[in-house]
Amino acid sequence: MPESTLKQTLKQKIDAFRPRTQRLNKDFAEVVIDKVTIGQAIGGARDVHCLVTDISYLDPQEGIRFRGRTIPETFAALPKVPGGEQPYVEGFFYFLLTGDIPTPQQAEEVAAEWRARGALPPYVLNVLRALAPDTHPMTMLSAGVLAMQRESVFARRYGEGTLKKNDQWDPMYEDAMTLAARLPALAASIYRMKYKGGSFITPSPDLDWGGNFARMMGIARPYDEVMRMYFILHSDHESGNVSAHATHLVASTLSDAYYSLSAGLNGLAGPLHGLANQEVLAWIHHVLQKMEGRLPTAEQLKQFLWETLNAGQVVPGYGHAVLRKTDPRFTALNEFARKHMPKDPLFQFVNLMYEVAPTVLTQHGKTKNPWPNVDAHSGVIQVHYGVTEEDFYTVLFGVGRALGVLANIVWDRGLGYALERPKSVTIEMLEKWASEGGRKA
Ligand code: AMX
Repeated sequence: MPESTLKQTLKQKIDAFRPRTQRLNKDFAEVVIDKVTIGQAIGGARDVHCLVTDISYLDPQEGIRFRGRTIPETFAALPKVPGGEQPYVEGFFYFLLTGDIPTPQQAEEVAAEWRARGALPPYVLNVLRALAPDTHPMTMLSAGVLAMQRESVFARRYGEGTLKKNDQWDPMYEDAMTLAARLPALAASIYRMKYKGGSFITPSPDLDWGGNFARMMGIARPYDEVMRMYFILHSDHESGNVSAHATHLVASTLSDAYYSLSAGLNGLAGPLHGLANQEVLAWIHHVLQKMEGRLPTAEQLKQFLWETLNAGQVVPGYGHAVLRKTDPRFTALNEFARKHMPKDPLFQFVNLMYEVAPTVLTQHGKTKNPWPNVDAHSGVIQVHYGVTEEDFYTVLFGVGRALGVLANIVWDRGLGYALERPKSVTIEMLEKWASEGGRKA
């Protein structure tokens, strides 16, 4: 395959960045940028500044910026798929990797490359078929990704013993491109296998990645538009979240993209992370069942929220480890729903929750952020367009998240980031330092 504009541009960017990280590491390694507290050591390393990525940055008040651009700025700048309002996901991936807004031709070039690389090998379907029928779709996604590891260009070239450190990004890029290209077919095959009796739909040579995903799911327009937006919104949230961090951590051992993404997806499958979108729908259904199908009033909804909190459970879709305001991804989905499905009863439920839950969570007094995250909204849009199988929702998150974490591990290898290995201490040490008012140097 001839070297594409994307790959050439990426190579120039990595070469230009590499001396900057090398200089920081060599001349400024002792500069103190953060003090780790006992609370951070036992509290999940919150706010410890020890990961580096230029692909996105999450501000607690403002939310995510991709390559310096807010969500609305990103969507406005990217080239749109002809006949629609949403950008090419392929163009967005180009932007994540390089920081440059691609031309429509460059986005189409990636689209053509992903179509060429995108066929799902039949052995992957055999692996999925061998799993027990009640296997969760996230397990199927992770297993499907892992099954393809045998094709890793990175693993093969590393094994040949001739791969220089500065060249490691190249086979990582090749694996990332193949994996990204195949994810729509993998996810749609899981959906069709699990919920539609295993009747698969082939992709079209005329469609982009988002369009082909909708086609292979068997869902008519405007689901393609919904999913382009959805995948972009879920792609990246800087590198400290569990799915991004797990992918980066595993890749830091020079594991290839297949091993690394599979690990990240396993992290995404937790209810405090990506599974929350499934949990939100389950919670909404629980309330509607109790209400015999009627929408609750604000007062009734408050009671349901308190029941959940008093039972010691979290309200899914609310709170965030970094954000301290409404998640702009929630806002983007809300604006889309307001335009395209304003009368949908579940959309009205989401809006009622938005009115009521922050007050209840504030009164409850535990969470540092009573505002909704992306998962509070994403599922009801899926229901509206016919994807009612809520245990599939995290797979959709995973396909989107893959774009961000794959872009990150290509750059990890480009800049030669080190094997990740934080230091652990014992409780006894912490108690000693606590009694001495801190650790003496
Ligand atoms: N409902 C009830 N309690 C909540 C809460 C919520 N939505 N969010 C946080 N809390 C509680 C925590 O459980 C914690 O209680 P504890 O002291 O008894 O352990 C306390 O408030 C302080 O937590 P925090 O510092 O505000 O949040 P965190 O960084 O520890 O956790 C998160 C962040 C997202 C896991 C948490 O807000 C949560 O569990 N939310 C519900 C699940 C959810 O929506 N997850 C999706 C997040 C976005 C994503 O990754 N997809």
